[in-house]
Amino acid sequence: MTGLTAKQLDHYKNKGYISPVNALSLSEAKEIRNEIEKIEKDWPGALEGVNRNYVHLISPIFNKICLNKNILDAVESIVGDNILICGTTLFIKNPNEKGFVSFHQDAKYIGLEPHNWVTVWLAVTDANEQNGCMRMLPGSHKENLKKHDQKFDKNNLLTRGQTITNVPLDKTEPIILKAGQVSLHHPLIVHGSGLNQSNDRRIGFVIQSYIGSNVNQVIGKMYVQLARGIDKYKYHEYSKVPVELMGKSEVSSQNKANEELSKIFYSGSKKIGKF
Ligand SMILES: O=C(O)CCC(=O)C(=O)O
Repeated sequence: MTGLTAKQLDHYKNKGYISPVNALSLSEAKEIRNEIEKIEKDWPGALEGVNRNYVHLISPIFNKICLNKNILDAVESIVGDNILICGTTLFIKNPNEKGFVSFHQDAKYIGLEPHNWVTVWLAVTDANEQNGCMRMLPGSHKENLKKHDQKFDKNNLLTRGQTITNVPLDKTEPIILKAGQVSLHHPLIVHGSGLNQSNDRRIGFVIQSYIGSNVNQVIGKMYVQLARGIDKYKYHEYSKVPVELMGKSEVSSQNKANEELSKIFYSGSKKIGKF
């Protein structure tokens, strides 16, 4: 495995993220965009609401990305040899819509302990300041979990609209990526993103997250897939690897996984959001 360089790892350890890392070619990124737009056209609604989650269970093309060697090499540098895929989410911001992501920490409601895991954000389209790329508050992963207000704003792309207030925007760093590149971020780093003010879609395919096999789910049940190494802990259920785009059994696996994920995300919440 090639993995992250010592300098990149140092950056990750100090700042809580690393970006950009080259992962896919431009044509592989385009293949993903085509897959998304085919699903949107042939199965309207199939990527909306909770269905934006676990898309690697309904499409062999999405599944293949999660097993990409360049991505897994980088992930292995952070979580070690034994890697599970425990979820994926599409974060799509269309032009003329008001989608944003409030500042938050991924570890807040996800129940994955210990924090031997990392989120990989793959740019399906270019991501930049104009189209609402992510912004990270460097070093914030060294602090504990912070208070999040639940805002349930209709344009917020997060489940509960969970929001850390008073984040100094001028201290955040933009994650600028070319299509096919990825960034990797720590479970505790404070991050968010603003509006897409461009004329094209901003699409992120997010592997949320890659976990070490020693990571347990302390709130509910989770469906995983082995990406590398061995799983001697066997904490989780295993999902079926998709063989057919939007096949009956593929959609059923996605539904089952999403049902459990919603229980985790909304545990203790009086209100349920749209994702
Ligand atoms: O896509 C975005 O703008 C935010 C995604 C995010 O918060 C995440 O991947 O953890």
